[in-house]
Amino acid sequence: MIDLYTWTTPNGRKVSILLEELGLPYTAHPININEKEQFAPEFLKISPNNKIPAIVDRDTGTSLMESGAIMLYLADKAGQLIPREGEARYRVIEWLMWQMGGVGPTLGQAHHFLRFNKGAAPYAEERFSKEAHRLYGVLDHRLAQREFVADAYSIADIAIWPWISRFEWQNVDLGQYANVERWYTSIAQRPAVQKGYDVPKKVGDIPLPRG
Ligand SMILES: N[C@@H](CCC(=O)N[C@@H](CS)C(=O)NCC(=O)O)C(=O)O
Repeated sequence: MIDLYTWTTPNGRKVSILLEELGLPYTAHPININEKEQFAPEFLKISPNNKIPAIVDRDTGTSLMESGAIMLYLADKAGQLIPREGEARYRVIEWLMWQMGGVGPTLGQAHHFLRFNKGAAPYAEERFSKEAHRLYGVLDHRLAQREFVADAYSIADIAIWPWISRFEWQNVDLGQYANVERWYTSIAQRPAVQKGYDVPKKVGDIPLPRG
């Protein structure tokens, strides 16, 4: 049994979608980051960086913060959604790290400046919008010749997908990136993705591009 500490954000949904895909039993504990619950001393014991998501594996007593580390741990525990060894394993890790180091931080800043503080910092809006489009271009190119970012559907796709689900917040027209659009809409139809998207509570339907 896994305890998942989470909120309705891309980093939180990465882990709830993965848990649904793996079929691992879990209990979701909402940490309302708008109410500053991420700073509660009890939560800091398992998430010293005071951010969601975090997990505790009741089978082993292991606690983890950082969604990338959590995803590797859970996929290895279940023996699914990442190859055990060889180049194929590192290809998944490569694209997982691309999400962790590029997509997450950049699109997070795009949300901050373009959606929540529009007009406050035009230079930052331009910088993060440009970098967001560059990353969408990289993803589109990667998906031009393949169905998923690595060889098969993996934790790398699951890590990237919830960030793309906020394409409207980033002022991105998915129609500009046909391969991303195809990949995004097909993953959106997976039952585990639809279930994991609504954890710890439903706040709306999965955004879909206007066809
Ligand atoms: N690198 C971390 C980032 C986690 C993160 O930024 N979480 C956000 C929600 S998506 C959060 O908890 N924000 C609360 C805060 O910054 O106080 C991860 O991938 O787990």
